[in-house]
Amino acid sequence: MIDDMKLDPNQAFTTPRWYIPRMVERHDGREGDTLLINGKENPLITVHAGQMERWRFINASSARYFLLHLEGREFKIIGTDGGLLEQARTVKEVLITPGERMDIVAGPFVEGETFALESLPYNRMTFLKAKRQTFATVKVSTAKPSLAHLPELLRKIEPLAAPEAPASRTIKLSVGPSLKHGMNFLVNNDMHVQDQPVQVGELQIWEIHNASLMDHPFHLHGFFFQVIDENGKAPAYRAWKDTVNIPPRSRVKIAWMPDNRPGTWMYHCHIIEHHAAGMMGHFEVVNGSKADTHPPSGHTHHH
Ligand SMILES: [Cu+2]
Repeated sequence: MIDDMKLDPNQAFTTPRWYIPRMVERHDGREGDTLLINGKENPLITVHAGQMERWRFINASSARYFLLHLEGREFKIIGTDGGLLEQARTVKEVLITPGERMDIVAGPFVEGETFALESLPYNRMTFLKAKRQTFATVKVSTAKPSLAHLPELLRKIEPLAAPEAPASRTIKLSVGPSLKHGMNFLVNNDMHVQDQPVQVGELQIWEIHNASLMDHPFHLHGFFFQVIDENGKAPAYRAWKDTVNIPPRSRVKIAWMPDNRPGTWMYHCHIIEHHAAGMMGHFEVVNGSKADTHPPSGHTHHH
């Protein structure tokens, strides 16, 4: 679990007192210098050589974009917020934004090596620029035979909609002026909006447009979606997600199916300060006469 804390010299939580630093924190989101993995600063993680390990990452920080890097070693992405991908993807880095979860297969590593579990700088257009930072140190001890087996096909994900499916709803994320705070964070030009209801069993195609000059991790609370289009292109692979990063000036189309859990739900930017500053929407899931549908199987959930 990735997190950070902003502490004063007495190790107490602190928030900025003056207007400009407060405005910077409202804009960038809170990022502290105390970096944590499972509540510990730079823990030593010992693994056996010769083994594959499954590591699940949860970015629980307010605003920190975590660009996972194992000092250049390859690893495989096998799952996202909503469970397994169809196939493992070999990479050397992967972005995990606030609210996102990522399952990877790490290793096998070589006996005796030590490396940093680190975050590379990712420019999300903040005032304060990201740095390359170490979160943990991984030490590889004696070899053990691997017990893990990684199948070619992890599971099948049926597409919910074609990339060209017309949007049933448009959501615009933007930033507007505020006399008191310098800026507000907006959905469809308003703060904390009440959006239109959705019907149980009725396919939703939402187009989310980031009209601001910084990234926002868009989170749909309690339901999983598929990204079907990013700036006019189909994404590289299918996945069940509930949080997707939307870079400045870009458009993402998501498809999701409201299953039979009526009530008030919400979506929001998962940078908590943006959420608090207005970038969220409420909506009702209403149960009409339509047949019940079921959520994707094998998913994980946070909160
Ligand atoms: Cu945001």
